[in-house]
Parts: sequence; C-alpha cells; structure tokens
Amino acid sequence: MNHGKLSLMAAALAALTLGTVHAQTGTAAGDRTPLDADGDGMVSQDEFLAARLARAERRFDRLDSDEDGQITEADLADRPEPPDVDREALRACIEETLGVELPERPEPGSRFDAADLNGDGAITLDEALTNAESRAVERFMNLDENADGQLERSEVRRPLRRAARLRQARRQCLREQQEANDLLGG
Ligand SMILES: [Ca+2]
Ligand SMILES: [Ca+2]
Ligand SMILES: [Ca+2]
Repeated sequence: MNHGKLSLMAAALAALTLGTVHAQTGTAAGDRTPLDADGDGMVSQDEFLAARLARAERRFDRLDSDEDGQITEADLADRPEPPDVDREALRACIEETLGVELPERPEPGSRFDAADLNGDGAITLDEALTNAESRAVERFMNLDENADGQLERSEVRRPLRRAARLRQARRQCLREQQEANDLLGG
C-alpha cells in the first residue's frame, strides 16, 4: 500500500471514526441525531454513545461506496480527489489565527490500522462501531468534568465554542490559501 493511499485512508477513516479532538460534541448539520434523546436537559453516556454510533453507521454507509459491507481501498479509490491544500501551511495559519498549538496529526494509516481490529486490510461495520464506541467513551469522559455520568450545558459550552472557532479559522485560512493560489497561479 503506497503512502498516498494510506493518507487517503487515514483521511477517510478520520471522517469515519469521528474521534478528532475537535469533533463536535453536538450534531452536525444534516447529520442529526438528538444527543439528549429523552429531553431532560442532560446527556447521559448512553445517549451520547447512541448518537455517536448512529453517526458512525451513517458515515460507514457513505464510505462503503461499493456496498460490500466493508471499507477497503476499493471504496476509497472511488472518492473524489481532495482539493489541493498545503496542509502544513493551513495548520500554521490556524495556529497563528487562534494562538494555540494544534495536536499532532496521527501517522498516515494509523487510524485505519487501529480500526481494522483483525488486520485484514478491511474495516467491517462491527470494527467501525467498536472503534467509534471506544472513542466516544473516551470523549464522554473528557467532557464529563464532574464525572457524574451526565453532560450538562456548562460542560459542553467551552468545547463547542472551541470547535466553532476552529472551524471558522480553518475556513478563513483555506480561503486565504485559495486566493493566494489564484493570484500566483499555483
Ligand atoms: Ca466496500
Ligand atoms: Ca478488519
Ligand atoms: Ca457531568
């Protein structure tokens, strides 16, 4: 498997496993599973896991383009080429804009390998959900500051704001990079 393929797989898997540090704690537009399913104003770990697993399953279906029930190189080869972005420059721009250091990017392929539990080069739905669940548990524990097994407003407000700022900085940096490319014919 060459490096390009691995990066592609890593990117696809990052999308699949929703585990990034900056993943939204709420729901993405067009991808809605209410977190607070019973509407009591708090999100229990079960509610959190249910929403995350539902989202992981939808992403799995989207990525499994040949619909054979597993994610392999064949699915990822069908995906459109990502736009030409200088990732290092983008990262530097976001860090400068926000005045923070972003976490290290995982090694290419490491996320795929981590989710491919039996190491056969394909990710089944079971493997994807197992992986999504362990990431979701970890994420929940990080968010649940007072460790009472429930997420309340005050516990998600800051991470949500941080995620929104990051998205905004990323958009702006991408736009600047695109404009520079247009100007310089790059
Ligand atoms: Ca497939
Ligand atoms: Ca596997
Ligand atoms: Ca709590």
